[in-house]
Amino acid sequence: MKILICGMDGYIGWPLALHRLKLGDEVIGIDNFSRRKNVDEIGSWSATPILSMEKRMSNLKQEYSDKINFFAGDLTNPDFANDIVRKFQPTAIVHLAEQPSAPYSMIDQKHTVYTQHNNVIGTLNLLFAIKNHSPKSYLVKLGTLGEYGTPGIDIPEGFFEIEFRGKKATLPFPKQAGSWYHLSKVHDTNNITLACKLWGLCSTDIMQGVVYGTRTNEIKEDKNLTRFDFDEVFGTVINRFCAQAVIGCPLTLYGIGKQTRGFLALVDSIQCISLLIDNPPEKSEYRVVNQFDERYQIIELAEKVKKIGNKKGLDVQVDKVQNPRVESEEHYYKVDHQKLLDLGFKHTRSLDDEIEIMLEDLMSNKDRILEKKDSIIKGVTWREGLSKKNLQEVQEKITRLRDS
Ligand code: USQ
Repeated sequence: MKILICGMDGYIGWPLALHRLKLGDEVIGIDNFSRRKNVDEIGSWSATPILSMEKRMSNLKQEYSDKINFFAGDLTNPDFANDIVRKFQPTAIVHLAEQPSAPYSMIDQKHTVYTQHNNVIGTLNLLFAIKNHSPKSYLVKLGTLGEYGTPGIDIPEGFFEIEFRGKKATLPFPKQAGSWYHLSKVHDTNNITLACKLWGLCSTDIMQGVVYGTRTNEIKEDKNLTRFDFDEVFGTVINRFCAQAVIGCPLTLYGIGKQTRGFLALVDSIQCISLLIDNPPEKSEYRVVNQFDERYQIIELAEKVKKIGNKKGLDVQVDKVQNPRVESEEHYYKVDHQKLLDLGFKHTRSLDDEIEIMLEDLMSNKDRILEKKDSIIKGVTWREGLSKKNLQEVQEKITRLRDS
């Protein structure tokens, strides 16, 4: 199979490329390197020492020769999107090439506009490229569980049946995104739905939960490491907690910590995306899957990291900080996720095992985390005008970290 991976330099894109090459596919990767640049803008870097794309490619070429190709470019450039799709006519296109951080999208107007432009226009260009040059290509698009928000009722996989004034209909489940980033994915969802309907394209929209971890089946040697962000803006919660634990920074629990989310280990995210690539929907079908393994409250995650970290000799403290986000801190959360199980998804590693592996990996990269520790608390907030108390709290934490 020929697979185009948009965003091949990213946290998921890189291990996905390794996995599909191992399965015997031809892989074409594209990336504009915005993740490396944007993390640098925040004053951080990957805790794992990842190789440059040049080095990654020269290693892969030795093993896979012309089965792997990479092109630097940006999907917001329609000529680039058209050229790649026309030239390679991929069987499947996995679209991961988006700005993935909610906090980044909340920094200010410039970052909001950048996020929505990058994500929405990039996806639209890709849809037109498929329609005009390779209409049989199957689009696997990374959305987010955050598109649904926390509605206080069960969340189905994309669609639900509703009865209103005596009539029944199957409709898209309402979207209540809580950040400009999550909303960019809602706009993508609407655009992909229409493209499938108008042009007969076939797509799976993945509503994915929060991904964590350092290793996959193909990341055994350090030369294959994928990036691992821990800064306030690009680090996701479990990954951040593990990095904080390693350098003795108290785990930053936002608010009362009873926010519930769906979580998935990186190795299982790769397994799920692969299952979706190998099992496309019908022609013209817009399919939605909810992709996560287990749900946890954030406070449960902090307690787990604390327990496992302390067993490893770390001194892990948990610290409740004023929540910089506008989100429910305690809520009902029950999300269907049957479709991937029906396709054969099997949970690979427990969260406890994965935390243990992560802590080991991060302990050997402790100096890299320490070098960028100022990026752990930056003070990005969803709230209009960060309250004086919160600013002060944030400043105190930065000072404490600097002095530690
Ligand atoms: N949180 C803390 N402390 C921290 C960081 C986060 O308590 O130091 C809390 C947040 O308040 C939130 C939860 O942890 O309630 C998750 O935050 P996150 O930063 O791990 O995840 P989020 O911003 O929701 O975004 C991440 C990815 C995004 C993906 C999304 C899936 O960055 O690309 O779409 O997870 S989901 O959360 O299901 O929408």
